[in-house]
Amino acid sequence: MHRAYVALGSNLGDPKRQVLDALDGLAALPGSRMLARSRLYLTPPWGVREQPQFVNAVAALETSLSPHALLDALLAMERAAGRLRDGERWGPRTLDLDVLHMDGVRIDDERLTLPHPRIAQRAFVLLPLHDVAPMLELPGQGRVDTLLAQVDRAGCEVLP
Ligand code: PH2
Ligand code: MG
Ligand code: MG
Repeated sequence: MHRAYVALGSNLGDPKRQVLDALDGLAALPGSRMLARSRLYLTPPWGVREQPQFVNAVAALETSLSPHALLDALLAMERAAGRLRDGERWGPRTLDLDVLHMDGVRIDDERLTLPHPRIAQRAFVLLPLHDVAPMLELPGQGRVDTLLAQVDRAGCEVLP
């Protein structure tokens, strides 16, 4: 069994609905149990600025899926939510599900890098991750509460 942390994001269609539905979808993954879900955050777009605001969240799961099996399950959920991959990096999407970290796992292959290499720069990841795992130590990056204190969270708000 692994403890896995998954980031959710959406900024097309009905982002709040898609993130809430995806949280339910994660809870229903085979061999998996939802341990905690963060609040939902409205966050300014990072990377490509000229696109709608995102809704972001993080889920903590206990899962018997391997890292790559979890990745495949997340990609299938993205496709089911109507995600089109047009190749624009950091562009708008109906649903983005990223594995952030799995306890005890370090991977760097062509499909997956764990821990996710850019957590430390991203308030839209750190804010919801802090809701579910403030003391989590991310190998190579630091502890979530420390990282959150160092990042610019301007424009990020909790959704009611
Ligand atoms: N995802 C991206 C690019 N930029 N910005 C915010 N605020 N939230 C995201 O989830 C996000 C982003 C690519 O995955
Ligand atoms: Mg992403
Ligand atoms: Mg992604």
